[in-house]
Amino acid sequence: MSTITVNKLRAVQQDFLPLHGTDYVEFYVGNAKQAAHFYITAFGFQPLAYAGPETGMKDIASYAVRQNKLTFVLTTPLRSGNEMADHVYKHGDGVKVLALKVEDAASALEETTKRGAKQYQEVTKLNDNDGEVVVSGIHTYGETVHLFIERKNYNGVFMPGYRAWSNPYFKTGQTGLQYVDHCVGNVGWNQMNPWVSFYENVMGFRNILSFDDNDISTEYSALMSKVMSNGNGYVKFPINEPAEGKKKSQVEEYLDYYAGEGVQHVALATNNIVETVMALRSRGVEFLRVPTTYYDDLLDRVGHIDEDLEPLKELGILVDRDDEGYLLQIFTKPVEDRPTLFFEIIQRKGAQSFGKGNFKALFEAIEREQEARGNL
Ligand code: TYF
Ligand code: FE
Repeated sequence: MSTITVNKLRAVQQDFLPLHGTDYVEFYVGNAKQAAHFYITAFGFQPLAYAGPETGMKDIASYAVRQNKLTFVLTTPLRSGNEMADHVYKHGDGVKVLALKVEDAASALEETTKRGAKQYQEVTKLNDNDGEVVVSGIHTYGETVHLFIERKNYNGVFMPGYRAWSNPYFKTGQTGLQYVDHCVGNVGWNQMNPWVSFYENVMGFRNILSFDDNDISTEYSALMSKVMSNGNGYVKFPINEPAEGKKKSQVEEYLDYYAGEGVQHVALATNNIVETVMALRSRGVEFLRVPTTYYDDLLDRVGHIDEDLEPLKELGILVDRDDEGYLLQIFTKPVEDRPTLFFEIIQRKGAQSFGKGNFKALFEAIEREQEARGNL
């Protein structure tokens, strides 16, 4: 059968796991009160909801913060000797849950588990005076999980079990962050293809892009990456694995310090990257920098762009072009003491790719940080 026919067949097949995007990203952290404060002060999120002993959740404290379509949840265990405490002890602060919006949480669990997913949470109906949210969940790489979130007519601020939370004496402006563009997983040696198959077979995703170590080996740090996308493109999960290079791969450094596979970066979309990065920088967010020589031949490489070059250069924003348009992107330093999770800020102007033209300069900047940590 020709490829065209196969693609046509795929197009008419119905999506067994329709996703409406990312519902929230939940981090397990050592101190949720302070972590929430960081995302509010540094990243411009607004306080949204709180759950804890006062709301009937005896063992945790959990803060939801929101900015436009982005919801982050910072959760900490109140006692030792449980799964959440062990998670924080082992991994440090990191992403536990990539929660996905579904129409039917029961069907999402059934369709994925019958294709081989390991159940994390049975179908659970959460109720309060504001309505009902149905949740189910499966395991993915490392100790990371996907929750399927079905919001029927829920009118509460976040989820049953949470109550509205804000601080009338402390207000910070937003920074223009809009939604989750993609979430990248770092997996172990030779584990990329098995996880690609997982997203294909279990979740019905497609591999839309691949980078091998020729694309992205700099002098030292090497990795391979495949980008997985759900049918409507709202959910994109690149998967990285380390590759053999001259010295230690950045993915290997992550695996060492995270003590296993996990989320490497979450890319946050903005409609105005210059304003967003200026705001983030002035609030204390630290970004990786490429040498200013990067900008010498930038326009030769990417052609005309609508932006002034000077602010991009001053802020260290990277540009790349594909056949659909261009994109602007920049990467924070890790947001914990361990060299694990970081964020990408991305503005797409047509381009649906991931910045392959920037990999060399970016990975050399990452290597300089690795070197300074003694991990290259
Ligand atoms: O998500 C991506 O594929 C790009 C490129 O350590 C990238 O953001 C890949 C690996 C990495 C940093 C950026
Ligand atoms: Fe990315």
